[in-house]
Amino acid sequence: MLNEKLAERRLPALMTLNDGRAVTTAKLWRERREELLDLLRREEYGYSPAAPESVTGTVEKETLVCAGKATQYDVTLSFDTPRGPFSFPIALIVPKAPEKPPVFVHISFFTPIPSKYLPIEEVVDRGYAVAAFNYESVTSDKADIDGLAAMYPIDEKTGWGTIGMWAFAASRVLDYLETRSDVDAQRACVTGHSRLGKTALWCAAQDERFTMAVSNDSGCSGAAISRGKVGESIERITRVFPYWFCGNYRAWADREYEAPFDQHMLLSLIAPRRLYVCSAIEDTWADPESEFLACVAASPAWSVQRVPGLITPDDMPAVNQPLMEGGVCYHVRTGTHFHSRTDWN
Ligand code: GTR
Repeated sequence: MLNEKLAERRLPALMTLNDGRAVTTAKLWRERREELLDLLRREEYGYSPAAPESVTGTVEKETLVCAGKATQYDVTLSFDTPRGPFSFPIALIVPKAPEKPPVFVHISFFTPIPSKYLPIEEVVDRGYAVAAFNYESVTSDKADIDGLAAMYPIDEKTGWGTIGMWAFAASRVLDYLETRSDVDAQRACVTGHSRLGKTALWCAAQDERFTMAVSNDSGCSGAAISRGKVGESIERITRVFPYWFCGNYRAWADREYEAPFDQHMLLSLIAPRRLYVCSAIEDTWADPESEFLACVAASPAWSVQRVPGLITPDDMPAVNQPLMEGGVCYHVRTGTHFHSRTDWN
C-alpha cells in the first residue's frame, strides 16, 4: 500500500548516483550524499559560507530557573565574518542533574526564551539542556539584507536564503556548546517548528555533528514531499517567502515533477543519525501524509548504512500512534499547527 502511494508521487531516485551506479554500500552513500547536498544547495536553500574559525561566548547573566532545578545562562555569541564581527544572543538552560546532559538547540520564534513553544520545565525534568535563540536576532524574517545576511556577499541565484542563515546560526550555537563542559555536545539535537522546522532539517543535513534532528510541522520545503503535496506548494512558498531560499528555487514553481530533487533527499542527508518528523492532523497546509511519505522514501539511506529507517506498518499510522523504533521516527498528533508539549514529549 505504501509502495503504491509512493509510486504515485514519481520521486526522483534517491539511491542512484548521477552516473547511474546503484548506491548499495555505506561508502557509495557518502558519494551520493555529496551529490544531494550540492543539488539542494544549488536549487533550493543556497550555498552557505564556510564556518568561522571560532565562536566565543560571553555569559551576560546567570539565573536559577524552573524552581531552582536548572540554571539559565544568557550568552552573547560572537564570530568573525568577511565584513567584521557578528554577535547574537542565546539562552542556555542546563538542568542540575544529570551531569553533562544531552542538549537541544532550539531555533525559536520568540524572545524571551523559553516560550509557549518550549515547555522548559518538562524538558529540564526529563534531563535535557536547551540552547535557544530567537531566529530574528540572526537575520530578520523579511527580504531585507540585515543581520547575518549583511555580513557575507550573496549570489543572487545560488546564495543562501534566510533558512540557510538560521541553520548556520544553529551550527554556531553547537560550536559554542562544544566549548562548555556542562553539556554533552556529542548528543545534540537541533529542533524547530514550521519554517524553523525546515531550518532544523537543513541544519542537520549539512552539519553532521548533530546526532539528531526533530522537525515540527515543517511542511512545504521541509519534511513534506513536494510532488502531489496538498496545501502549500513551491509556487506559493517562493512567491510569499522567496528570501527563505536561493534565487534558483523559484524556477521549480509549478514544475515539481520536473525537479531533479524532492524533500525525501533532504531527510536522507540526516542518515544514519536519528530523525524525528512530527505532524499535526489538522495542519493540512503542511500536509501530514506528504511528511510521512518522505520518511518512508528517505529510509533506504538509513538501511544502506545498516540502521533501520522508519519502522512502520504498511500504511500511515493513526493519530497519536508514534513510530519510534527506527532511525527515522514519525508521529501525527491531534490538533493544529503548533509546537506542543505532545511533540516535545
Ligand atoms: C506559513 C508558511 C509555512 C510555515 C509557516 C510557519 O505562512 O506558509 O511554510 O513555515 O508559515 O513558519 O509558521
